[in-house]
Amino acid sequence: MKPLLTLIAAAFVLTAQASKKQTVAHGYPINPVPFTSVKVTPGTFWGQRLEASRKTTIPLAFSKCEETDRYTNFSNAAKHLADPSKVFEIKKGTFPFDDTDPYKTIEGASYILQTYPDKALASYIDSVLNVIGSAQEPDGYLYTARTQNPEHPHDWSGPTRWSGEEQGSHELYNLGHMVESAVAHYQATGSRKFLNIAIRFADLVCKEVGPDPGQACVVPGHQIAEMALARLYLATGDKKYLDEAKFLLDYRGKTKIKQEYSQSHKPVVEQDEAVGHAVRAAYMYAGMADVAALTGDQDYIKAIDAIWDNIVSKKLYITGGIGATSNGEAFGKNYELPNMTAYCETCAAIGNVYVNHRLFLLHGESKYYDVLERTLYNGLLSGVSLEGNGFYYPNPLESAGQHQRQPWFGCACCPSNICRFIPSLPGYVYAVKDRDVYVNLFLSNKSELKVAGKKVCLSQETEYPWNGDIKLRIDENKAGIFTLKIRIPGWVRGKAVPSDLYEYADGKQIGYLVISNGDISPQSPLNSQLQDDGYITITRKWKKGEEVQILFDMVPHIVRANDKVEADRGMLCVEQGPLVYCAEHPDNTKDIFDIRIKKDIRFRTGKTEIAGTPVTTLIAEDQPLTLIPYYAWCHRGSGKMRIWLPEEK
Ligand code: FUB
Ligand code: ZN
Repeated sequence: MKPLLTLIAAAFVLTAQASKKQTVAHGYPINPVPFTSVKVTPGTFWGQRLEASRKTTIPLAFSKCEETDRYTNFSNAAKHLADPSKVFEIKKGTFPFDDTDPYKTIEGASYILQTYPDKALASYIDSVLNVIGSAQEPDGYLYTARTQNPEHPHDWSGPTRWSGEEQGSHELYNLGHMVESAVAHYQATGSRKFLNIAIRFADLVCKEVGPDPGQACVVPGHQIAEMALARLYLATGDKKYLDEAKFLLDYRGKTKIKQEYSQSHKPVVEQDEAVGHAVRAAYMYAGMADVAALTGDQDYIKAIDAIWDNIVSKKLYITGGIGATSNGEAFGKNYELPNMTAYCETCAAIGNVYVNHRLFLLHGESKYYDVLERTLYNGLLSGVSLEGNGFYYPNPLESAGQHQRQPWFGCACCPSNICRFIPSLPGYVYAVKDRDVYVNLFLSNKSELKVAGKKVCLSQETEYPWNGDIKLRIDENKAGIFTLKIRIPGWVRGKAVPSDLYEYADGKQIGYLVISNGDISPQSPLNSQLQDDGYITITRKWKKGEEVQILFDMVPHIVRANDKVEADRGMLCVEQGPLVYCAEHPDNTKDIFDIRIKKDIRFRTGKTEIAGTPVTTLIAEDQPLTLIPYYAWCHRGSGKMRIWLPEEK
């Protein structure tokens, strides 16, 4: 679309299927519309990513689980259980959380099954579940790093159950991923096969891990069990899982190991700064939000609100990545955001999406989606290649050519997390509260929502993020009067992030226009109705066929970091819409590290294909410089890449 300043006028409700079986409400004041109710249009930006996930990423991950003995660990454990004289050496270079790769891949595949029923896939998963189930000890314990060889378990496992948990055994991490996956599998297939395995392990944990005499009073060395147990409570209605999740949070900082690395340096409600391992931290904040939503615990909310402020004001990369340093895969100090050595683990970006989504569901403000969208289109998407078969673990903002995507890793947390995240993406588009329908992400889809218990069908047509024109249509409305709340992104409102960490340096105002039913009269009140929460609201008795057009100018925007960020001092970066751009070697004859730009640099857009996928490039008008979207970097061989470019005054 042309610049718009010229044109001024106008659950985690689990899933539709699962919600019938769900016995408990999630407690958030806002209900996300489940991904099963949002059908993304094939061939579009996200349609391609979903297809790559289904056709390439998930089959690849399953094949890597076979190739790298992930399943053998389960069958070895089963052999030991059948004949205790048989023990199996734990191989060097393996991890005690290798069991989670099959779990996470099954979780992603289960989401896929809900949208694309596939008998062969369902039966493959079933066969994997036979192997997984065979490794479960009679009392429910399932942790192959010990069961294969109880006398000589993995070095990190500790000599007895739970004794190594706070250092690195990952027993509770394995439980968490198992539960997340088992609930997804149950919702997708209706089969309790995996759920029953997970329930038996969870029941054992509730019995053996806790504050009472005879229990192991430990908290997870790596969080995720907190949100998983909250999810198991939702799926089963059994409150002991919620109580266990709350114990795991409330005892953090009160057990033997106290360290920032695993956020156990102090009780969670006293924490106000994001520290330590970034994935552990983000999962913990997400778990706190889930438990707070279910219990009403205001102290948790106060703590995560403060931590979120700290992240967005001092510890967030322009890509939405978090975790600045490879040392401990951790958050750095305030404003410590190096570019070439940026860690920005893909899993941490996924965790950042989880946290911001949950804070939106608690508070209903679009600023959380501004961070979520920035993370999604940049720091998260860069973690998987466009073909779906190459992954980044760290996602640096600058490269001298030393980086290359890999088809898998010894520590495969990131690829398997991509397996489960991408298929769940449609669940982040809409949300509903009473008669308010939040339109949070812009992508072509057809959706079915429940508004005040009644059916409402919506569709979106758009080429976003390449183009800012979005057509939102009411395809059916049995709910009568309701309010559409349309998110006006921070990048449109001149607020790069909800803090002073980054600002737009070019003084440009991005035009936008919301037109309801073709009313483009200058008196149209819609644009003046931008609320403090970041939404434009339109309330009416919507009729079938009525349309809202949302038009955002898609023009390059120049960003400057807060001067306190030493790594970005004197540098500028270029964005367009939700996308952060970078200079990469194949498009530029000049050495990337010699390029300088002015804050009033002018670009025209170009089109190219990277890995067979169309992308919009930015071509400088007055100097030889072409930029591509950051997420698409390193598809054409390793070489130099840079997001932040020195400013020429
Ligand atoms: O410890 C399990 C996973 O492995 C973490 O989330 C990643 O950071 C990697 O260390
Ligand atoms: Zn990871």
